[in-house]
Amino acid sequence: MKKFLMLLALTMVIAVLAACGGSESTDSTSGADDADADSGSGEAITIRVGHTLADTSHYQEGLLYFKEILAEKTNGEINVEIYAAGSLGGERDMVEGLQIGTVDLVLTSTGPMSGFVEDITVVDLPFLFRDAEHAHAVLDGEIGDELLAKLEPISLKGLAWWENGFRHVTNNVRPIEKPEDLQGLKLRTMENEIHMATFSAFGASPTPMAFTELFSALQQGVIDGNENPIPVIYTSAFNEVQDYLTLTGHFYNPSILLTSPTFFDGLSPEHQEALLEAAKEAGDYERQVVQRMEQEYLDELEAAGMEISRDPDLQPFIDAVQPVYEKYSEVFGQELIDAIRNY
Ligand code: EAX
Repeated sequence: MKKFLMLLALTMVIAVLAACGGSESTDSTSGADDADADSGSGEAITIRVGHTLADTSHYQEGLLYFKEILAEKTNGEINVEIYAAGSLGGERDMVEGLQIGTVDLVLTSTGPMSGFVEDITVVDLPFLFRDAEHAHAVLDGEIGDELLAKLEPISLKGLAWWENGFRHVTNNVRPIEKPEDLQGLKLRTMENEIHMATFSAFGASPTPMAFTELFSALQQGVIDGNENPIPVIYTSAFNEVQDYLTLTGHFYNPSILLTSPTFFDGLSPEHQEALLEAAKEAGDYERQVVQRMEQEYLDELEAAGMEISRDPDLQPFIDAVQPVYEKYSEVFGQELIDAIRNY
């Protein structure tokens, strides 16, 4: 009953925001007719996509490219409005919005997906992927397709794998060189069981929190630290509220451009094909943006005053998370974990 009331309240908030323009789109909307998205008859339609990151982030750059190529592929019939910085809510809120039809598309990391379908969060295991190329090969292959297919029974449809990037630890207490340095730190994680178990294994005190609450929690000292990819740390200005950064790369964090089967099925076959093509092409582009930002922003963060441990010995961190693998091999199966690791 409580969940229903929460969903009802969420529906009303998002509907009011979207209807009265309470949340501004963060792109130069081409002004296409705001017809109903299920027209399917070649009329101009507007698709609203939400994300939680800054309008200078890799998510925003990827979505601007998505907007551009989708308009090209549909001769201007589909216009995309981008709602950045959590203006449509946190990632979990927006995914719930997809399920009840108040949001059209969401670009979210897999972090909050553990609350919707646990199976897809195998990708969130610590130190699972060797590097981005390994992750892309797995996600763009049959394993990635099988993981996305697990979304359909819960009224979600993954259009393509995008990327948030490898996640690193920041904090305000001390430089982190070994797991023991995390002992007792109140560290924000996404609302993800595996992420929380990992930081408990490191000896930290994991605090799950929506991204939309994170900057103020760091600023007020409610939590000591956070873990996020370099493009997020930079474009969300976490260097203003965090002194230390250690390049642990403890999680590879994929993102998914999500919609709902109801929304997708309401489109014409031509628009469905264009949407899937644009999602894949823009996802590949967005991965390149992440790579560029990772290279460009690390020195900027150091110049902005962050003390960066660039090359920590990762073996103690990898050893510390073995209990996480013992637990989750029971959940996902050792066969799938080995298939990903050996891909
Ligand atoms: O998906 O919550 C997080 O830390 C994520 O990096 C962010 O929402 C982008």
